[in-house]
Amino acid sequence: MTQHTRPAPYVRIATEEAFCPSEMLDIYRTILAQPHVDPGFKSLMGFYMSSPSERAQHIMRCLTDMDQIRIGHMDDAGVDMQVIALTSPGVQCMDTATAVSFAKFANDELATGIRRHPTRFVGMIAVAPQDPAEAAKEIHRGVNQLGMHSVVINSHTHGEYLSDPKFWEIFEAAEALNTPIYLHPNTPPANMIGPFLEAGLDGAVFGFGVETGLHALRLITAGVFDRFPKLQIILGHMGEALPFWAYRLDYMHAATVRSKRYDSVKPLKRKPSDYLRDNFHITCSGMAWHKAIAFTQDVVGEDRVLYAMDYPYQYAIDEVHALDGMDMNPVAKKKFYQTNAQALFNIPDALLPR
Ligand code: 1DF
Ligand code: MN
Repeated sequence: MTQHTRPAPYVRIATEEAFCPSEMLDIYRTILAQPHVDPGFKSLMGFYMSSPSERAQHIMRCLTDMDQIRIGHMDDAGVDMQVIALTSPGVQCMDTATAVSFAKFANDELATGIRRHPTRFVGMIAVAPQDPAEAAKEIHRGVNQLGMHSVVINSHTHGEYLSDPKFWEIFEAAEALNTPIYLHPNTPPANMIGPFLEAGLDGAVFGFGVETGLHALRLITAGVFDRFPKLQIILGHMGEALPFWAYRLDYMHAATVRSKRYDSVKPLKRKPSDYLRDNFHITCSGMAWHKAIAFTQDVVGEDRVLYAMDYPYQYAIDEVHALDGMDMNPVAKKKFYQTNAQALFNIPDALLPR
């Protein structure tokens, strides 16, 4: 049974929604057939691509659709617009040459889907961090030719983090074009996943958040935001718990710097939580929980907290009803559902569905 959601005094823009061209599944099948498959990739995509379970079948069907199925689900849930990204791990599990060329293909596919439904879909630019110069070029192409205004990076790339300066051409391009980067989860890399996998906790239930929270924190401690002060990173899942850690991060980071315990922990211009407040936007993907949302608004400000559903992985209409019913002042609620996303993803009023 479909429960239709009522109109509201705001447009609902869901900001962490996934798609997957069927051509990417062909590449994934080849990778999964190789003798040494990354354990996280095998656990995640190996599962969704082969499981007969209703969840997996539903997700595969929705991921590859950019028309009737997706829009029907959006209408039933009252989601007016989706900001869509290539599903995790995107091209980041591929070899460099394949990743560079497939990122362009995927971005063209997404742009084509958006052209069919310009008032319903907004796109994020997929890039291959494996080749930072090509990634920077693709950000320029995505913004200047495809009309997209954000980038998606699915956390680590073959176990490497963007805290390594070899990747910073990507940040340079993003900052120069005023293009936020959605640091979306991936399963933990091979050298981290063991105890997660053993307990079945490597995926969205917990491993995603631990890995991606770590990645975001590594950007802060590496001084990325001292070097690129205007750069904006978007985190899903209520900031992968970092707002909740803010006090302890500030205290212990300062204590660690003072004691000169690690060469890798250098003084920063500001406290870790200051960067959270000025260089991050946070979505509630997967966390339709008013208390967590209100806490995060308190920590980073109500201009930096946005709605996301995480379609199709968490297609839950009752969550939209719950969020509509949050006891939050109407101005803040419109920012949360609509205007923060409009500002961040450059969505003009003229594109909003009516
Ligand atoms: C899952 C969740 C998979 C999310 C995702 O991409 C994803 C999942 C492969 O439940 O397996 O984006 N998520 O963001 O929560
Ligand atoms: Mn997601």
